[in-house]
Amino acid sequence: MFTHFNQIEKSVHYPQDRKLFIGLNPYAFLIIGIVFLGIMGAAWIQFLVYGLPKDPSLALLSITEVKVKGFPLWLILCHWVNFFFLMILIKSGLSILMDHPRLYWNKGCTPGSEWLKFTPLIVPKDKLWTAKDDARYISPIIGLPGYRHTVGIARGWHFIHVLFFVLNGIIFITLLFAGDQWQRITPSSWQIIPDAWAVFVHYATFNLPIEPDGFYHYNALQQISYFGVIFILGPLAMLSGVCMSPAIDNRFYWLPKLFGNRQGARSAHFLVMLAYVAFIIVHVTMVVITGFVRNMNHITLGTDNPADYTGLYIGSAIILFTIAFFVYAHWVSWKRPRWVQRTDAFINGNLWQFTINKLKPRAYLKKKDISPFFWPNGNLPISEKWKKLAENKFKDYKLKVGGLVENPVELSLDDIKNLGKEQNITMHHCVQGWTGVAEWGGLPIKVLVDLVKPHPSVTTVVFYSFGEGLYGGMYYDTITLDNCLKPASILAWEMNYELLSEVHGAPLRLRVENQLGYKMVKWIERIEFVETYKTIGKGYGGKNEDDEYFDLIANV
Ligand SMILES: Nc1nc2c(c(=O)[nH]1)N[C@H]1C(S)=C(S)[C@@H](COP(=O)(O)O)O[C@H]1N2
Ligand SMILES: [Mo]
Repeated sequence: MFTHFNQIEKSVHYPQDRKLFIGLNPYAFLIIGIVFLGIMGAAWIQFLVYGLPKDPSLALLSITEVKVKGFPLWLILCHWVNFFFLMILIKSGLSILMDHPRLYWNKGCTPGSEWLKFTPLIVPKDKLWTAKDDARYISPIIGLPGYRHTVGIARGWHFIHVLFFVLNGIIFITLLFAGDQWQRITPSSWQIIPDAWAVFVHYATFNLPIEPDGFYHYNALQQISYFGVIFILGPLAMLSGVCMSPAIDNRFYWLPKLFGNRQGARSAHFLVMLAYVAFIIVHVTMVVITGFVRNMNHITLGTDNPADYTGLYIGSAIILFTIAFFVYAHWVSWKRPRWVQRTDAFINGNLWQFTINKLKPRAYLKKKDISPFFWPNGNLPISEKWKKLAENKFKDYKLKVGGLVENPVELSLDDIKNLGKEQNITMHHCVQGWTGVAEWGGLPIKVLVDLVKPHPSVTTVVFYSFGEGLYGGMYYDTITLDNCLKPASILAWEMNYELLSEVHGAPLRLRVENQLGYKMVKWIERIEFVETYKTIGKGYGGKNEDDEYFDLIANV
């Protein structure tokens, strides 16, 4: 549509292999199958042996004095606003998911251990296969922005709108309890459970239960579903969402344990999304088959009229508006990606900078937590200089540290090792969604800062790599001086008690533990202290921020 890729962009975003593949682990398949067949089987056995249970909605019809009826305007608005934002979150979430198309319950993300994957590929053992190679294509009709490896922009859409989604939810729940509307969706006795089951047996055996007319009453299953979506799915979505943040993980390490671990939270976040999608499908189907015209008046006008088509027109207009928004969002994603990146930085960058970033990250992982596998990322340097140094085991390597400093230095690996060493066991969070735990040993950057004495005007430290970015050109990233001084910010030469391997960044790489993986430059060539990142590269703070629209502030 609006996209014109050059050759190299095409190979990244629109690869030849675009097949959709869904691979469910046999155990997961078995568990899901047993649960599904168990529930359906129970409903059918009850139906065949005892006949249809008495429809609990029958009792509702005999109530003549209905206390809470109809839908006020605020409720109608919240409902549609919620629909709009939920669509954005689901679509952008799917794009994020496809950048690392595997879901696990273990925090090391060992290939083969996933319970669900969206790639037919088996990670090759005999050649370098990076997490970026592993990303999959998703149609822009389903994802936002779709295509392959668009995680930067997808995160932008996701994080900008999640705040509005949550805000709308808070307004909705506040107004729900401020008035009497809460009574419609809050079950008042445990009787709701057998009643909801009785309604379910009707549906499961293809018998439509009595329609009590949602304007006045919901049937038991409907009430329990609405209650669950609002009070269980909503909080679960938020909780599993924040548990994926390295900033949260590093400060409130017990939180992701609610889901087992960080990857459990990612899997749970996905399952919550599936539950939302399942709910939407069933909900829309029911709206259509239980009196479409009348129902549409309920949820757009707040009237109970079975013959007036106005509600249907308004509902269709809202849906068309949403579709039009996605066409616009597609245009923005490819023609004005900086808008998304800047808006996200403005909203979330500031939000996190002034809240959670004030707290210190903590190391809490133990030797036994170290992952057996650690996904590699990025292209090995192709520069002759690095290759020569590598041949000689980096004996001739000199790290140049300069810029706005009183005392610029050139240090060999031995010089650096003599300056000091700190070891940390930490979890690495790649922006793509995978994680891995490793031990890192190296020089605290603070020692280096004290040695070179930056000018008071310095705010930012630039780390230049021997390697190149995805689209070519030198890889670099910037870290705020403030983050460089945090504990566990080190220049590492050691990984898991061994000298850093070439793949993982020899001779030196960065570890800054409250940041996402792409900030941790590998194969460091030199370091520069500057006043602002705006004058470096394209001015967005790093190679990935310049070329792939990754978050300007990666404290999330
Ligand atoms: N020079 C350079 N450093 C880099 C990258 C890169 O492409 N080039 N990729 C980054 C990303 S996206 C991640 S997740 C980590 C991966 O580190 P690992 O290969 O040790 O897992 O390195 C980061 N450092
Ligand atoms: Mo990454």
